[in-house]
Amino acid sequence: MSPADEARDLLAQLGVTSSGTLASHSPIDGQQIGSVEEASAAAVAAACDRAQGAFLAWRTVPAPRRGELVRLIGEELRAAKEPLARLVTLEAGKIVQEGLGEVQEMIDICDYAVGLSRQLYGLSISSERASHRMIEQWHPLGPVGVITAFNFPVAVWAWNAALALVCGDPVIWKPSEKTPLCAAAVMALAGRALARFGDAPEGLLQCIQGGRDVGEALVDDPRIALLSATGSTAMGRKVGPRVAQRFGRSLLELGGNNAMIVAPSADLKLAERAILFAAAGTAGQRCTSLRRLIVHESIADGLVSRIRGLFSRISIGDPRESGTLVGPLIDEAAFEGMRRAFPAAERVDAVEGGFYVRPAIVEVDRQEGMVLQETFAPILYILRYKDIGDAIALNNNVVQGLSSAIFTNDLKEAELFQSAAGSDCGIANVNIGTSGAEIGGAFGGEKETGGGRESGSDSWRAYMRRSTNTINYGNDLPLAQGIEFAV
Ligand code: UN1
Repeated sequence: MSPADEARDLLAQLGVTSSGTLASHSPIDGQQIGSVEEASAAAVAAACDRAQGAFLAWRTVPAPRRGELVRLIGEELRAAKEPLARLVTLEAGKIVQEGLGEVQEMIDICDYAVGLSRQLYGLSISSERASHRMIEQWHPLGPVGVITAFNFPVAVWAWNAALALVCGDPVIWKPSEKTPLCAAAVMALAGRALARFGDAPEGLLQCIQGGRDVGEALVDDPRIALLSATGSTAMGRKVGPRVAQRFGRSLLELGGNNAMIVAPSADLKLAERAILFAAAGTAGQRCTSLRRLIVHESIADGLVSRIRGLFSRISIGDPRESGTLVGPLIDEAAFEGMRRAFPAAERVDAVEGGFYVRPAIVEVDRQEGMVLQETFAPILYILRYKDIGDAIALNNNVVQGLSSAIFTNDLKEAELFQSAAGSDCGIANVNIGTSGAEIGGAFGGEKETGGGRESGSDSWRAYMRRSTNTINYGNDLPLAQGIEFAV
C-alpha cells in the first residue's frame, strides 16, 4: 500500500480529519500523505489566553485528580499504540519497531506521571528560630510551551505534557512542521481522554501547527511560564535568550555529539550490537545517536572491520517492511547535510522519492572539522586511543554534552568514566549504547546541549514553582540572624 493510502486509513482510525494548508510528506516516498490547518500569530495569542484561563482552574485541582487525566491519556495510547506507531513510521520514517518503542515511551511516562501525581514532595527544613517551622511547597507554574522536533514526533510531547499536567500546568504544543499528522493524532487521542475525564478546563491541552513564526509567537508570549524546546543548538541559541529576556523559564534539549569508548577489556559482541543500534538506528537521526567511536588501538582494526561488515549487511529500505533496520532520512535537506559532512555518502536506491543512505564509517586521526558538529545522519567517526585519560578527554572535547558510553569490564575505568573527572555529559553509560534512554532517568545534557532535563528523576520540578514558607507558632517574634530590632 502506498504511504498516502495507508495514512488515509490510519487517520480515519485515529479520528483525524486531514485538511488545511500545511502539507505533510512521507519520507518513505516523498509523497504528500495529508495536511493540517496552520495557526496564525493571532491564533497563538488566543491559545495562550485560553491556556492562562485553564491554568487558573487546573492549578487548584488536586494533583492526584490531575493524574487521573494522565492515566486516561495512557489508556488511550495503549489502545491506539499500533496505529499511532504506524503513523510515526509513515511520517517520520522510523522502522516499525522504533515507532512502537516511541509510543511505548509515551505510555511509560504517563504511568510515571500518574505515580508522581501523589509524590510532588516538598521539604521540611529546620528553622534557626524557636517555635518556627520551615517548609517548601511546589505549586503549579503556568502554561508550558512545548516545541518538538521531527525525529521524536510524539514521545517528546508526552514527556513534557504528562509531567506538566500532573504539575498543574496547561500545555501548548508546537510540533515540527515535518510531522504535523502525528501531532494531530496525539491531540485526537488526548481529546478522547479529556472527554472521558469530564471536567477539565477548556484550553488545557492545545496544539498550534505551523512554521517558525508560530513557534516564535509562542516563545515570546509572556504567559508561557516555561518553554520546553527540543531541536538544534542553533534553534536553542535563539530561543534561550528570547525567553530569558522576558524572564521566562526555558528547558532546552539541543544537539548531541555522542561518543562511545571501547576499551581493551570490553565484551566486543555487546559493543558491536550497541554500536549498530546507536549509530545506524533511526538512520542516525536521534539526538542520542552515536557519532564518535573512540576505540583502544589494540582492538581497533578488528572491531572496525567487523562494524564495516555489519554496516554493509544492514537492510536499508521501506521502514514498514519487517527486516528493514534503516529507513529513510527525513528529507532531501537531511541528505544534503550528510553529503556536506561526508561527500562520499552512498545514497541507496530503495523507494523512489525517498532519501535512503547507507550508514557510513569514517576513520579520522584527529577530532576536528565535521567531527565536532552534529550531522543528523548516520555517520560514525572512528578515533583511536592509547590511554583512558586521552579517551575521556576526546569524549569531552566537543561543545555538546548529551550522551556518552564506555564498554569496559575494568571496574576502575567504568567508575572513572562516570566520576566527576569522567564524562561531562548528562548521560554516561557503562556497557550500554548512547541512545535509547529509559524514561525513569532525567534526560538531557550539558554545554551546548542546553542543560535541560526532561522525563524522570526530579525533572518535574522545572514545571513547578517553589514556595518557601516559614511559620511562627510561638508567642514571640525572634528575627533571623539574631537581629535585635525593638523600640
Ligand atoms: C531525541 O532524539 O530527541 O534516548 C530523544 C533516546 C530516546 C529519546 C531520544 N529515549 O534515544
